[in-house]
Amino acid sequence: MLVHAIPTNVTYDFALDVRAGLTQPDQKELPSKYLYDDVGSALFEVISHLPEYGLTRADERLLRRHASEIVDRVAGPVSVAELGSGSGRKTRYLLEAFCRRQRTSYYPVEISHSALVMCERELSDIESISIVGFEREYLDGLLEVAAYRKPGHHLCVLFLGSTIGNFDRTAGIRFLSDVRNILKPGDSLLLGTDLEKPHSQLIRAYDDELGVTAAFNLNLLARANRELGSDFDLSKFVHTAKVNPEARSVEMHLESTCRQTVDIPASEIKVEFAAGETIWTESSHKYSADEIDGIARRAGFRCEVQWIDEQWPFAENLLIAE
Ligand code: AVI
Repeated sequence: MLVHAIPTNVTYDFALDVRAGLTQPDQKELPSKYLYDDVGSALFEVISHLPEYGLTRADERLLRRHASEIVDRVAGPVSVAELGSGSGRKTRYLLEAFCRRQRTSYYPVEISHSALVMCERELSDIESISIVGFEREYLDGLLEVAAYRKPGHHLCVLFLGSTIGNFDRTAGIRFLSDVRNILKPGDSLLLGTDLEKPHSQLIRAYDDELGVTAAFNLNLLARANRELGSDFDLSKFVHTAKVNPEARSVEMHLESTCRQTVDIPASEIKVEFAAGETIWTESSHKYSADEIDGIARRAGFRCEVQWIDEQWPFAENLLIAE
């Protein structure tokens, strides 16, 4: 696989974002994208196997079951770009179906180099595939993929796993509009969205019994200690998950169990925490199946078809650029 990488100063950005997020006057927060260093990505992979967290398995089931039908609905010839490919495991079913139809170029876009390497290891045995990875933020990578577009080819963008849910609703629509602006009419976007479910089920999914999600969340502080030289004492923070009914989301927080001060040298700050004060680290928005077409239309797409899992409410939505 060819990988296009640009040197990014991730540690510098992390230090700035930590400074901005932990000096907010009200709710302290940290961007969820920093959950995914190598340790965090490995922990997320474990989360996807937990009995309480059915999201990834639902996504994979739908792709396995409906791969041929999805591919039949996408105008060809086509090149496939995936935003946040991860290991690429669940994309295999779709790519095999695309490659049965025609030779297919697959462009995974990922900020994690190790994920891109895993992805190529997972998928390079598919017959008639060529893989070119982009180690980039989503929109930067997609812009480059679009520049590679062969004459007469459509682009099919995959944004799976309900990653859209980690944006707030307004930012999610803005992101889809940005994707749409890079595409041409008739191009497609396969969007995975986790659907609303009972609050008790959501809390179990984001605060599992084994404590893997807790470790995934706490790793953010461990990462700050490793990369920014901070002195977070992990035994003085606990993971919490709570449902936000207005936002229709589940939030993950890290709660300080006592009054304490944390020194973060690379961000040039010392941060005071009151007992019970939290750092908001992630929101996972949930959708109703009926609202997806409205969201799609506001972003310049229409929702052509929707496939819904029977075991875990989750929808795969095929959006077509208008
Ligand atoms: C990647 N993303 C869609 C996951 C989610 O469900 O929001 C991340 C996650 N956070 C806790 N568990 C899983």
